[in-house]
Order: sequence, then C-alpha cells, then structure tokens
Amino acid sequence: MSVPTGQASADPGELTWHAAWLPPEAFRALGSRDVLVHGGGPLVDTVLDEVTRACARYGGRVWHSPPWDVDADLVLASRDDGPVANAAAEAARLRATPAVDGVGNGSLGDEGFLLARVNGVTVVLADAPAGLLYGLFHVVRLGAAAFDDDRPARRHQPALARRMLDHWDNVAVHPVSGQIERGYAGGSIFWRDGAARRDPARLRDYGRLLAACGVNAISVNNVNVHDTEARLLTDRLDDVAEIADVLRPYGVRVHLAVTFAAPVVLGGLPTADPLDDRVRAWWVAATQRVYQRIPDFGGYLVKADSEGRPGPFTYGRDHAEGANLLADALAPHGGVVRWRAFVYNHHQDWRDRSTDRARAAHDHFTPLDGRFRDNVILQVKFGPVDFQVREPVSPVIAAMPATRVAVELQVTQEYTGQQRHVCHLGPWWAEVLRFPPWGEGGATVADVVAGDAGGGLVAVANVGDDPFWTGHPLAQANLYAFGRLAWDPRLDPGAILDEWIELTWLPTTTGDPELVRRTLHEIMDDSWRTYERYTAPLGVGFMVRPGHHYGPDVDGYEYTAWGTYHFADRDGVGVDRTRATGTGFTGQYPKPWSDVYESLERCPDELLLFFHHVPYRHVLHSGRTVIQHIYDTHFAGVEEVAAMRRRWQALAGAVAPAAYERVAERLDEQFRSAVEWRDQVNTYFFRKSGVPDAHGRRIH
Ligand code: GCV
Repeated sequence: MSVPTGQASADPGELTWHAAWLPPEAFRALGSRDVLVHGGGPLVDTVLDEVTRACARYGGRVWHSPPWDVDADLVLASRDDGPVANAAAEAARLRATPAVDGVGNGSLGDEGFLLARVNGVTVVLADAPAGLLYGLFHVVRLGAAAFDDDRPARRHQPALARRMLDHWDNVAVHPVSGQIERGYAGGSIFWRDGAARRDPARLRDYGRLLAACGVNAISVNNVNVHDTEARLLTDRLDDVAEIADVLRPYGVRVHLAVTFAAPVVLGGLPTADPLDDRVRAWWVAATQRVYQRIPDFGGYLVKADSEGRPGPFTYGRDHAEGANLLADALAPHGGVVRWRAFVYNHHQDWRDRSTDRARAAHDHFTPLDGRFRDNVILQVKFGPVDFQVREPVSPVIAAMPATRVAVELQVTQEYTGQQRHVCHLGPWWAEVLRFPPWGEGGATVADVVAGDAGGGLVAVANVGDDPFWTGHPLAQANLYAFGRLAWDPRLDPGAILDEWIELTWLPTTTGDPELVRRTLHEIMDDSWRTYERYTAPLGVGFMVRPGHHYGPDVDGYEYTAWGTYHFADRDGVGVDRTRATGTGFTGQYPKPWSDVYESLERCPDELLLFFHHVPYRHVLHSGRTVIQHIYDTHFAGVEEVAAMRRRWQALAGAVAPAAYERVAERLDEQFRSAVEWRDQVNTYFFRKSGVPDAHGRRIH
C-alpha cells in the first residue's frame, strides 16, 4: 500500500492538494532512524508503510521481521499479536526497563500506547494495532525530541472513546444547500454531482490526517438526508463500503446519516411507525445487509423531527421509541445509533414570548432519560441554541444521567466566519469541555462524555476538496484542535496550536520558522474572542443574515418563525430567560448555575444578554455599560483584525506563496466584513438607544 503525501503541484495528473499537517518533512526525525515494527494486521501495515516511506526518504532503515534484538533507535511493538510479536514486544520492553516497569502494567486499551526512551531506544508499546498507529503519530509530533534524552514511560490513552466528524456532504448537489450544507471549502471529497468521487488517494490522505489528530469515526453524508442520499443505505451501499475500505487502515469507522422515513421512501411501506412490526423487520433486514457489506460499520446518525425532517412524532411516538427502533436493529452487530437532540419548533410566532428555542432540547429529551437502549447515543449541540460564537453550555448535558450523551461542536464555521475569517476555536471548545455543570470542582462536560460509558465528542467537519482542505488554510488548525481535544480535553489549546504549527509550517516551507510561529500565535490565539467582539454582543447570538448566515443583519431573525434572539427596543436588549420573569430556561440548569444565570448580579458578562433583558445603561462587571461595551468591543474587534492583517503581511516571502496569498485574500475579506459588522451593530444600537459613544467615535 502506498500513501500519498498531498503536495500542491503545477503538474496536471499530480496530487493537487496541500499536505496539511503531515508533509513528508514532518517525518524527517523518524525517517532518518533505524526502526523496528512488530505486529500484524491492516493498521500495523499502515504503520509499517508510513515508516518505510519515511525511511526511504530520509535514509533510515526498517525491520518488520526477526531478528528482534536489532539495534534500533525506535521500536513500535504490539503486545497482543501472538507469541512472535509478544517476544518482540518483550524484547522492546526489556530494552526500556526499568522505564516501562510499573507504568506498563495493565491494559493499554484498544487505542492506547506507552512511550518511553531508555538507553538510546525509543519504545512504543500497544495492546492493539490502533494504539501503535496513534503511537507512531505521537512520535511524529515529538519530532527530534522523541530521540533526545531519556523519557520516563508514559501511558497515552484517549479520554474519549468516540471522536467523530460528521460531514454534512450531499451526494447530489442540493438546490439550496449545495454539495455540502454549510461547507466552505469547495466540493465534497466523497461525492460529486450525484455520484461517488472515487478518489481514494485523497480519501486515504484524509484518513491519515484524521488518525494523526485522533479522530476515529466519521459519517459521510448530511444529516438532512435527501432522496439520493437516502439510498446510501440500500442500493448505493457500495459507495459507502468503498469509503470504509479506504479509511479502515487509519482506524476510522464509517457511519451513515439515515432518514427516519427510510421504510417508506426506500422500502415502499405505508408507514415508518417505530412500533409497527413491518417497520422493525425492514430496519433489521436493511441493517443486516449493511453489516454483510461493511462488517465494522459504525452505525446510524439521525436528525428526526427537526427542521422539517421526518421522525417518530408523525406517528404519535416519542424519540426513545424512534431511536430504540434503530438501536435494536444495530445491536446484534455492535453498531450505535446517534440520535440528535436538535429538536425545536421552527414555526414559532415571534409575538409569543413564552416559546424559547433554548429550552427545546431539554423539554423534549430529559423526560426520556433512562428509556434509550444502551447503544443509543444522544448527540447534543454544545449550547442550547445553535453553534453560536458564545452560548452557555447546554443544560441537557447535565440532565441525562441514564443516557449516553455525546457533545456536538461545529468545526465548519457556519456562525464563526465561514472560513473566510480567522476564528481559531480551540480555546472556546476547551472552555466548553472544562465547564463544570454541577459547579466548580465537580465533573466537567468532558467527564460526562468520556470513556466507554460516554458518547464522546462529535463535530461537523470543515473539509472539502479545496487544495488547502479547509478553504482558509488557518482553519485546518480547528480540525486538528478538535481531534486533539477529543483525545485529551485537558490539553492546552495554545500547545495544540503549537503542535499544528510545527507539523504544518515546517522549516522547509519557511525561511524563518520562529517568525512564522510567533505570527500565527499572534493572529490566531485570541481570534475567537476577536470574532466575538465585532459580531453579536454578550451572548445574544444570531445577528446574521438569514439563510446563508454570513455577515451582519441585526434584525435578520428577529421577527421570523425560527426564533427571536435579542428583543432590542429603545430601552434595552437581551432575552429574559429567568424563572422570575422570563421563559424559565435558567431552571433547566442544576445549581449553582441555575442561580448564577438567574441572577443579574452573578451572571457572567459574556452571557448577560443570553439570560437577561437589560437597559442599555446597565453596568457590567467590567464597569462599562452594556451600550458602551457594544461600541467599544466593535471598535476594538476591527482594530484587531487590522492588526492580524498587518502581521500576516510581514510573512510575505516567509511562507509558500500560494498559502500566503490565500490567507492574505481572506484577511482582506475579514477586515471588510468586520467593518460592516461594526458599523451595522453600532449604528443599530445607537439608533435604538440614542446613547452616544463616550469616546465620540464616528457611529453612522
Ligand atoms: C444540517 C443549523 C444549520 C443547518 C443544519 C442544522 C443542524 O440550523 O443552519 O444547516 O442542518 O443546524 O444542525 O441540523
């Protein structure tokens, strides 16, 4: 098997995409060493292939057969692979003794590995092939440091067992949502114009990127399952199997988004009622066929009774009955059903102030806690509304102790600049994952979704067929950060960004690596907060243009059926979600947050307008009034984007011209858009409130 390395090329017929975070140069340290690989099976073959290619390029040597006691610099050994490999692993272990002793006891799990360096040998031991693959990529991340000083043995195991990307890719171009719903990086890498793309080289390279950041599952089609995509479950299953075959060597399991109406639209049944025997039999048979074709198929992903999708409500059934129908069909094969909790009324009357979209998931799902089968994962968006740049953590995460819950993030930047703006989301996700739903010192969001008992972390993917994978080259870092945080939510987002920079912007691609690193940090570290500053203020959200969701439109959704988000009038702004006078949403949180959010005094500034309707002259903890905060942050946000642009310009000549130009062009657009946001938001609130800017700056 040969693995492409994704280089941009002027030569037609050559690979035409950039290498993202695994250019050949990233393997230099490893590839110039003597390496021993022990173990068998497709994933170990992948390890061997990676090592072989790196060594061919950089002058190292590889062994994959006896003698086991060869004098290698790096030993990658599987402990579970029969007596021969065990003998090899034992030799490796002995070489690393005493470092491995003690730490090496007990299982390393399906994906864990142990790394040590003793007496000039770096040793990676794993109990399962996937562990060896992740161990290999860890060594790549360490670069030359993996071969420096002795290193005490350390166990590396993922905190979250399930680390998944959902592609909202359509097989057929949809008249409204296009080839990828909320896709900002060109076409799909899986599908084009109604057909499978059959581009295994690119897919394999993608699988490699995913494995190298820790992602182990993927769904290959949009949760809004249209007619063509529905058939992936039946007569177009071969298309899915081909993708699974390519991604399998990188430990990535394929899932499918399915329509709840499949028995009707595909099976010709008169109903999709989950309690109807014919419907049950249809799902059992369809699922059997899937597993015959794809034995390690991951399972189904379902968006039901949500934004017009079919679901159990049509038949007077609840979501536990709906999810369990699919769970029963999947259970004999070890599959899971990922059932989305994104259920809300999108036919609201804006005049009715009691309807609150933020409440909906909790209202619908918490009464069902304990009724879902074990192989149901309830997939909950991280916030109660919809992937805004700032939201509180969804109360559902803390309210379903008897249900396996997964948290869903949005790597694709639908509401965070659509990959035209730099908005590095690692710091935001780290904050969400570390949030303690039951109060400081208690379990965190990451704890809820961790391990086999948890549903893990899921994100909507941001990749397309763009040469830079993600449209904006710097948006790659969001995908990388997602994978790394899903592996270990305690990682420091700044350190993750460093990893990405070191793996991606290698010395061979720049004349001045230190300048590049410093500049990327200066541009990216705080870019999420910068984006927040020049867009919707203080947690209020959704001031975007309806439909495509790009650019400002303060009242865009205010009087629509989709929900009302700021209630601004001449006196004040914000949504009253208190129990005392509002929608009662604060009551969905456990203490202390139900009290913190209820209280005008204790509510954190950044979420104030999510929970409270306040006068413009309300004074924040920061000491500023709400209206002055709006003005100040919008002026500051634009200044920050101007600084980003200047900083990037200093890299002209220091990075590859294609990447330089792409980022420069996007920063120009980000600046234009930030000015538009600033002027529309400031003008809107100046006109509503009549309160002048304390600093006398120009507001139109
Ligand atoms: C796939 C938001 C997006 C929709 C998306 C939906 C979802 O509303 O705008 O495009 O649909 O979320 O998460 O299902």
